Amino acid sequence: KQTPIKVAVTGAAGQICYSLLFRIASGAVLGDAPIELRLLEIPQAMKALEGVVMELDDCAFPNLKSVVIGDDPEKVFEGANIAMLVGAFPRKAGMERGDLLSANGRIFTAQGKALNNVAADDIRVLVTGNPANTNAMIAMNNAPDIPNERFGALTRLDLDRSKAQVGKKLGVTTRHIERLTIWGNHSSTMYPDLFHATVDGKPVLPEINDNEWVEKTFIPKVAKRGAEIIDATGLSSRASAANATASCMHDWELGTVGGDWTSMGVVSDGSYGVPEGLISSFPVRHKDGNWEIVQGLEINEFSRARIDASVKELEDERDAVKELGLI
Ligand code: NAX
Repeated sequence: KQTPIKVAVTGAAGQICYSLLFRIASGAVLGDAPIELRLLEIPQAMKALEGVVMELDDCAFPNLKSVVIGDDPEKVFEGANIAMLVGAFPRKAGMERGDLLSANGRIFTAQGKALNNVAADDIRVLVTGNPANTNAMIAMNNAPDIPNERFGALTRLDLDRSKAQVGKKLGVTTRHIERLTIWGNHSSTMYPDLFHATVDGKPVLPEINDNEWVEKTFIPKVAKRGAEIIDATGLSSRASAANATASCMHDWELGTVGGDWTSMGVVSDGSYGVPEGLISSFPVRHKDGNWEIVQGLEINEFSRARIDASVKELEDERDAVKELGLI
């Protein structure tokens, strides 16, 4: 009998998790392996979470061994092999950026400490809750015994949005498109880089052959996609954010395929001029549960300016949370 993989998820009664938990339980993240879900919420959401657990039960997922719920991270994270930190404090009307950073700072310092104390030795932590990069940096800095490389921030949704737009433009499914990169912060400053991307192995830009579309339509469309969805539905991205979280964790655990790469916010080692210690999105390849930044890509002036602007925003966020004493 295999021991189940313990997957901790926060914000479990929220909108993203209403898709994500069912994807995890059905095998989209870890394939054919027994799973124990360990779900964290705040006390006010516990009843709603019980309802979600009933529905998980009613799916009779063959690999779902058990579900544990609670509002204490020190208990819920016990023995976790994987943690997906989705729950965060939402920005409310009239809130300043500092208020948002400090509200989330409290959550991610506590969760970082709890992971440090009780998670399994092989823990991997993926942060979806916004501001994802800086929340991941806060958790990482509050978990001194967990290697920094075990923390990631979700930029896969930006990557998938980019792939979808390029696919539509070329009239191909996304299966044909590889080596797209998201750089920087998961915010409207993230930079979707097509210079190294390929379609059926050929450089994608000559195939698109429309620089104006890339600069004036593609980049702003991806940057504002979250807002476009809020406009249409009244809610921020749910199923697509869940899909991106599941796909990102899947690739981290099971590896990227062939010559392709993906993107994730990871701790910088100074690669591509990104200051060390920031959690910034890079092109990464995964193997054996680890990641490696793809090296040696040529960065032209167009890309440089955009990467620098997004990284500057990450530095400002880092300085703000430092001032608040969160790292
Ligand atoms: P919801 O507000 O529907 O759900 C969040 C849940 O988190 C709530 O049920 C809340 O009770 C819970 N929560 C709050 N504090 C908690 C704590 N300390 N411990 C455990 N649970 C806690 O938001 P949802 O639409 O699910 O979005 C979740 C987060 O994802 C938000 O921060 C959102 O901004 C972020 N997103 C990130 C994306 C990305 O690509 N990185 C894209 C989608 C999304 O905007």
